Amino acid sequence: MNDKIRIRPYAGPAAGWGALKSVAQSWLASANGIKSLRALLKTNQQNGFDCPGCAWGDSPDSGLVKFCENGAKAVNWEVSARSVDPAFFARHTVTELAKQSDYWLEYQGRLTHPMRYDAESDRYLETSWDDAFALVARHLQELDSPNEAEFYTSGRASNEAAFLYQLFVRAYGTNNFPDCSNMCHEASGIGMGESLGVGKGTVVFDDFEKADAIFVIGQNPGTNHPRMLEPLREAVERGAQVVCINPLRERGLERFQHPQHPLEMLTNGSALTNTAYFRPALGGDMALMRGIAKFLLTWEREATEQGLEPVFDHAFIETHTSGLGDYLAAVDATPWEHITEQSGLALDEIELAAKMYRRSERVIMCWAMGVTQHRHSVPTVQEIVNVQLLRGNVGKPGAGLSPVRGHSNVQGDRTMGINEQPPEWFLDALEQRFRFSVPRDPGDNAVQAIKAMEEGRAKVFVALGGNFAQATPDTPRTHAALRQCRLTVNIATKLNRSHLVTGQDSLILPCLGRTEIDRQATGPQGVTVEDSFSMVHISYGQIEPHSPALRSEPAIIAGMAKAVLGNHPIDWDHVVGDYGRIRVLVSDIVPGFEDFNDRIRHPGGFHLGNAAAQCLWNTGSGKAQFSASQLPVSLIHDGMHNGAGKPDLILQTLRSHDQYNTTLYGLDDRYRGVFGARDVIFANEADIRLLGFKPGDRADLVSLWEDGRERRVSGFMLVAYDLPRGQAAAYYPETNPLVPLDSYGDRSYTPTSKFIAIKLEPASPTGRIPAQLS
Ligand SMILES: Nc1nc2c(c(=O)[nH]1)N[C@H]1C(S)=C(S)[C@@H](COP(=O)(O)OP(=O)(O)OC[C@H]3O[C@@H](n4cnc5c(=O)[nH]c(N)nc54)[C@H](O)[C@@H]3O)O[C@H]1N2
Ligand SMILES: Nc1nc2c(c(=O)[nH]1)N[C@H]1C(S)=C(S)[C@@H](COP(=O)(O)OP(=O)(O)OC[C@H]3O[C@@H](n4cnc5c(=O)[nH]c(N)nc54)[C@H](O)[C@@H]3O)O[C@H]1N2
Ligand SMILES: [Mo]
Repeated sequence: MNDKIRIRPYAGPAAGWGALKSVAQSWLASANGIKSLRALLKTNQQNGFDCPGCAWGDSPDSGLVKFCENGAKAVNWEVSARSVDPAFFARHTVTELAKQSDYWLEYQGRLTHPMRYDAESDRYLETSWDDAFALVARHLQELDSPNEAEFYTSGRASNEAAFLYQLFVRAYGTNNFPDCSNMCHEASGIGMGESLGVGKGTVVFDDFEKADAIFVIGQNPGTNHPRMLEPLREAVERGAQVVCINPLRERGLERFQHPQHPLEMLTNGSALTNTAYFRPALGGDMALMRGIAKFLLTWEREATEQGLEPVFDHAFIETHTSGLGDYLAAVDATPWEHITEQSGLALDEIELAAKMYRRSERVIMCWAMGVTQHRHSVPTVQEIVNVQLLRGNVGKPGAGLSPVRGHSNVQGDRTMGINEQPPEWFLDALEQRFRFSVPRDPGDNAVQAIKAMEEGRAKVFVALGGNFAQATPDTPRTHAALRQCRLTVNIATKLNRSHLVTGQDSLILPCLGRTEIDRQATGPQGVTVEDSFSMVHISYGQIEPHSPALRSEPAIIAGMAKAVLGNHPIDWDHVVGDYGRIRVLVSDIVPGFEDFNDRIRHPGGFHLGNAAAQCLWNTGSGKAQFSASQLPVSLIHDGMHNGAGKPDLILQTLRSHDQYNTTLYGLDDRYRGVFGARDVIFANEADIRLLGFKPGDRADLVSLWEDGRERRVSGFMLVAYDLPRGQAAAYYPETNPLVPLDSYGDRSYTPTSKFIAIKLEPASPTGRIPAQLS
């Protein structure tokens, strides 16, 4: 048992002294504090580098220092003084390394040399870049079909790297591009794409300054997008409403103080950001939005009867939308009982939410993983769109839809063609420009890629960043699938578990991070990224590379491509010599990137444009589309009973304050008051006792799924928490073994990481989860 765990409710506001103290402590403890500080001062500044943390954008005109506590942690993590070099690998077999925790693995420092797995000694041995590329080429050329290879991308890859990668992979012959966005905002892209003709947010930073109301749905910005707290706070100060919809009372949403307001820090005061905080059932957001629509419809009818000002924006609806009649019929057909039962909210709470929405002329709705990681996430996103369309809250200043992205360039990677189902026009453009016959069959997403490897249909797995083995569902099963491969390749900055779950052959290819100077034939290079507001800007590394053997991501991709394809369809070395040449190719293919090289010279970059924000609807009907979906009959479906009766609790998996996805910076979750451990599960105290436990007890968590496989994590400590009855929360990735591979969003294929049916059992004697989980 872990004696070091401490549970202590957090008293201070979010993002103030506590935040800076935490950064200072972690830096003082690290050997590279000063180097990090130098790097940090260049974060998100002109000629500096884009923060490798989240995808929140900044106002291009603001003079503020644009970093936050968690951005600082991300920078410090990359600027490690320690090395995972050939000597390190000589000291440890892969089997030994696999016994270490995820935290330990990344803490060992930066990868320095290309390494190849040697099965005989069970060690990674140093190899040359040329030999590594030749090995990749041999394996890819030996496959019966290019569709037997999977090419994963994590969302930190730059536009330049992503564009080259997709060009290489399509010229090789497949659309198999599983990527982190399959597990992230896929539902936002599909839902908004169908309804509005664009799969991206319709707002820019300035809209937040003009909004009368900002809804924050299923998102924890205090931890995951801390720079978003500033516009939220300003909104409250000028009298706008901030409406939070989240079953957990997240500290950062309740109140906070900003480090750049010294007076407030001295008085320890804090502004109340939330004017209302609704706490729905997990997966209850679609029902809540339907309830809001139903109130609006009731009031609209009353207004018509009484000759009062209408509630709907009829001019907007008539000019710009299609499908209202069917949608209102669906709203009428949805009983109130269904709405209250599924949303987990009382009728008067839903009415209050609807009133707050109605009294605002300009509303922005933001959301993140609380909305997208459910089975019915696509219709939930579309219901948010429906509500916004009713009052014309799309395509006017201060209003719109804002799916707040995760990884700093996940949105840009999609724009560059990292997409297993690319649009026809994109493929046509590639074909015309590069003169090869592009693959037209849809490729595999993350879930499909795991199945293909499991069934032996995919034999080579290449990852441009990320930690596929830990970020994906059904951990032991996914690990087994990866181990079936003939070759696994990881392009990475730090050691993680994916490198230890090897195929028969395995390569670790170490790359430069975003903080580092990237020197190529024509001198230092910048790379570009696109933020959540479709702003594209350039990023220049600032510090010396950690090791002279490191290569940039574009150079590594070019090396693989050349070994596989020769100088086809482009001269790979030539374009890598000057990334401006890659950007010229992007200009040729991707609309919005005309004069790419000139436009990135503008301080703050340029906006890609968003058709929906200009009321241009690239949908089938040429209008913004209301979607008339029905609420799911029940969120718990038959597959979750498993012959074991009803679930004890519904579990959501989320991020602590001390992690970046699978990267753990530490074991604390300051705002939730947990220190020194991550194997905890939060639940309502009444539920804990009803289930025969008491707070502080340890339990095994077993998930329920129809395939009858055992899915278990052991020895989690029960923490009593202010959380609605029937719900639980625990950290990702430790709980990924509980997420069934087949439990994913309809049409989005996103694993349902926010809705897992579980039972609690007394802790099994072994007590702990094995570090390697497989
Ligand atoms: N520091 C830091 N920053 C990050 C990341 C990180 O790990 N660390 N990750 C990055 C990435 S890739 C992403 S995608 C984003 C993730 O950003 P978030 O989406 O904020 O991340 P989660 O921790 O998954 O938090 C989900 C929130 O949704 C709530 N929630 C869960 N289920 C429901 C539901 O059914 N309904 C509602 N209304 N709420 C629900 C949870 O209580 C929690 O507050 O952050 C990005 N930024
Ligand atoms: N249960 C559960 N599962 C989830 C989620 C959840 O909420 N719950 N969230 C999902 C979401 S939203 C996402 S986005 C995915 C994230 O999935 P991934 O993107 O695959 O995972 P990360 O943990 O972000 O990847 C971290 C690794 O990236 C490498 N890395 C860091 N910087 C760089 C770089 O500059 N270049 C390269 N090449 N490598 C680098 C490092 O080696 C590091 O170990 O996880 C998903 N999985
Ligand atoms: Mo994400």
